[in-house]
Amino acid sequence: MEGALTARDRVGIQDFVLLDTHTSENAFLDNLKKRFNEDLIYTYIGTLLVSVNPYKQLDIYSKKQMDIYMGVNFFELPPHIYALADNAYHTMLAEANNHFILISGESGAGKTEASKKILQYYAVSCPSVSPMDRVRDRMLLSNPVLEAFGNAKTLKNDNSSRFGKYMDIQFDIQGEAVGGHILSYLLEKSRVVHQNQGERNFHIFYQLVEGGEEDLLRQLGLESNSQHYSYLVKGQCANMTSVNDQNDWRTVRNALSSIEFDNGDIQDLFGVIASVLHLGNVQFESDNKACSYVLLSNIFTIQVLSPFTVDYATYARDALAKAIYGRAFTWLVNKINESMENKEHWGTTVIGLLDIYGFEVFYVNSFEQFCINYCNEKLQQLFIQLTLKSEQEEYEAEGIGWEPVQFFNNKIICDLVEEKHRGIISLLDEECLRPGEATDLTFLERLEEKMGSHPHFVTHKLADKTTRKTLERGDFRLLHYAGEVTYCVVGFLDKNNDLLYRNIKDVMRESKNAIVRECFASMESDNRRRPETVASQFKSSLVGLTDILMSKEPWYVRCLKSNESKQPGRFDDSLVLHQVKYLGLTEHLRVRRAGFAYRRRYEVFLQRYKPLCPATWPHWKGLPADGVEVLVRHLGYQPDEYKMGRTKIFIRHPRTLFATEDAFEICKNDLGKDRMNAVIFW
Ligand code: AOV
Ligand code: MG
Repeated sequence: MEGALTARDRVGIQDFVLLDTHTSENAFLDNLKKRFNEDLIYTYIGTLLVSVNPYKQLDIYSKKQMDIYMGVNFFELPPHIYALADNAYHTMLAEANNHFILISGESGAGKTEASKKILQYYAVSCPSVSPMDRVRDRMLLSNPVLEAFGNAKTLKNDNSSRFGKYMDIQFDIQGEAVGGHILSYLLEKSRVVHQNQGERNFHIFYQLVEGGEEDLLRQLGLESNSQHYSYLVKGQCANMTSVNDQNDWRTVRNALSSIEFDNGDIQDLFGVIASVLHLGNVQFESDNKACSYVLLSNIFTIQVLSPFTVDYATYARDALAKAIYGRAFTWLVNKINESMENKEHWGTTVIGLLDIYGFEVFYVNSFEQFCINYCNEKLQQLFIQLTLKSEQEEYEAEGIGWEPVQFFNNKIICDLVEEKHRGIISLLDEECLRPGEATDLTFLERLEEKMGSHPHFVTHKLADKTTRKTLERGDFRLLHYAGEVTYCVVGFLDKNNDLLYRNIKDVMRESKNAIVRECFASMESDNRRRPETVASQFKSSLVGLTDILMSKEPWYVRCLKSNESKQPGRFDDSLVLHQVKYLGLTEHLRVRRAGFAYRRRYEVFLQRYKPLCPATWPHWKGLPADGVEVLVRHLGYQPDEYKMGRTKIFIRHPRTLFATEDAFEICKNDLGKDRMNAVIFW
C-alpha cells in the first residue's frame, strides 16, 4: 500500500546493530540517508556514534535536550552526542577510571562542533558543588580563544582546525568538573605568511583588524582594514560572509578577560599579533649585493641588519613571523592551562576529548598535509587496534567461537611514514642533515630509491604509463587509508628544519614585549644541540598521545561529511559511501553484530551483582565463573544472550546489562546503602 510507510521505514534504524538486513555498505548508506533526510544526524553502531554533518542548525542542543539525556540509559532515547557524553561520564563515575572520546572524520565532517557539544554538555549538566564554577567557565571560554588563534578558513572548512587538540576534563568523585588541561599538536605555522587561493590566515588577525577598538589599533599602529596587510590577503578572501570577525572579536576579548589574562598579558598578546602584521609589510630593497632593514615599533623593537639578498631577507622575515606566532600560540595554551588547573581536588578521574585536524586533500598538498594525514593514519590505526583487532583477538584468547571479520589494516601506511631508518620521516631527517648538498629533489630521489616497490607509494619515475600522466616530476603520492594524496616536495626540507637565525633569536630575547621575551628565552637554553626536526617532534608527540589514549577507556564519534559544497540537507551518496568504506564502519558493525557489547571479568561481575541472587549473596564460595553462571541463570539470561569465556562473561546486548543494572539499583535501595558499600566496589 503506497504511502503507508511505517515510522521505521521512514526514519531508519537508530542502531545499526539492529538493522535486520545484511550488513552491506549500501544498506548502511541507505539507513544513514533515511535518517539524515529526517534531520536525524546521529546513529549508533553499538556504543559508537556516527554523526553526519547537517550544515544547518538543528534544534537538538538546548538545555532541555541535555536534561532529557542526563543519567538515562544509552539506548532508551534517540541517538545523540549527549547520550555518548553522558554514558562516558556515568561509566567513569561508576568504575572510577579514565576515559577518552575519539572524534574522527575528514576535514569539515563536524569534529570540532561535536567536541564543543560534549564540553557544553558537561559544563551544563554535571553537578556543581562550588558556588563559583570558575574552572568550568574557563574550560568553555578557552574554546573561542583557541579557535581564534588556531583555526582558519580553508577550502574544505570555513572554521578549520589548524592544530590538534587533546583536552582532559578532570572530575572529582562527586562528578563535578574541577580542572582541565590541553595538549596542542603541531600548529600549521606556514599559514601565518602564506595562504592558498580562497583561504585565510588565522581568524584572530582579521578579528583584531576588523573588530579592534580604535584606541587599541592606534596603540598597535594598525589600520582597521585587512586589505592593508600583506599577510592577510594572500588567499584573496580576507572578508567572508560566513564569519563575523567583529562579533567574534568581542567574544574572544571577553573570554580572555574572564580566563584571568590581565591587561598586560592582553596588551602583549595583541602586540604579538600586530608585530606579525607589521613584519609582513616590511619590504626589502636591494643595495647591490646586500640588503638591510630596520624595524622599530612601539610594540617591540627589532633591529636587524642583514647582509642578505632580498630573497633571503624575505625568507628570514617570514621565518621570524612564523616563529613568533607559533611560540605565542604555545604560550597561550600554557596560560589557559594555568587558569584551568585543578589546585584543590585529589583523586580525580578524567574524560579526554580529542579533536584534531581531519584528513585533507587539496589541489596542491605540502608538508602540512603530509603531517595532518599521517596523524589521521595514526588515529585510524589506534581505532583498528582497539576495536577490530583487539576485539577479535580477545574472542580468540577467551575461547569464544568466532568467524573472523576481514578488514584493511593501515599499519602498512603508518610504517611507510614513520618506521625508523626506512620510513619517509627518517629519510627526510637524513636529508635535513646534509645542508648545502640536499634539496627537496634529492629527498625525492632518496624516497624513490628506498620505497621503490611499496604498494602505497608512487612517483612519476616509478609509476606505470597511465598513472605517470597524473604525476608531476616533483611529486610523490601516498595511498592513504582514506584515499590517494599527491604531495609536492617543494618546501619539505625547509619546513622540516624550521630554522631561525641565531642573531634573530638574540634580538627577540631583548624585546619589550614580555610574551616574546618569554617565548624566546625558555626554549633555546642549549644552542649547540641540533633541535629535533618538525616531523620527528610530531611523530614523538603522536606516540605520546597514543600512550595517553591507550591507558584510558575509549568512546568513538565518527563524523561524516554529507557533501563537499557545505550545503544544508544535501546528502551526496558517493561521498558518504566513500567515508563509510574507509572508516571501516561496516567491518566494525560486523564485529559488533556477531560479537558482544559488554564483557566483564568474572570476579568483577560477581562482586557487583551478587546481591541479586540468594545463592551468591553475601558470599560465593566456589569459582567466580561458576558463581556468575548461577547468578545469570537466576536472573533469567537466555543462552544466546551471553557466553562464558576463559576469564570473562560476554554479554551480547547492552539492554541485558542495563536490566541487570536496574535490578541492582532497586536492590541497593532495599538493602541499604551502607551495607552495600561495605561489600560492593568495582
Ligand atoms: P571539522 O572540525 O571536522 O573539520 P567542524 O566541526 O569545524 O569540522 O564543522 C564544519 C562546519 O560544519 C561547522 O562550522 C558547521 O557549520 C557545520 N557543522 C558541523 N557539525 C554540525 C552540527 N552538528 N550541526 C550543525 N552544523 C554543523 V577540520 O577542523 O577542517 O578537520 O580540520
Ligand atoms: Mg576541526
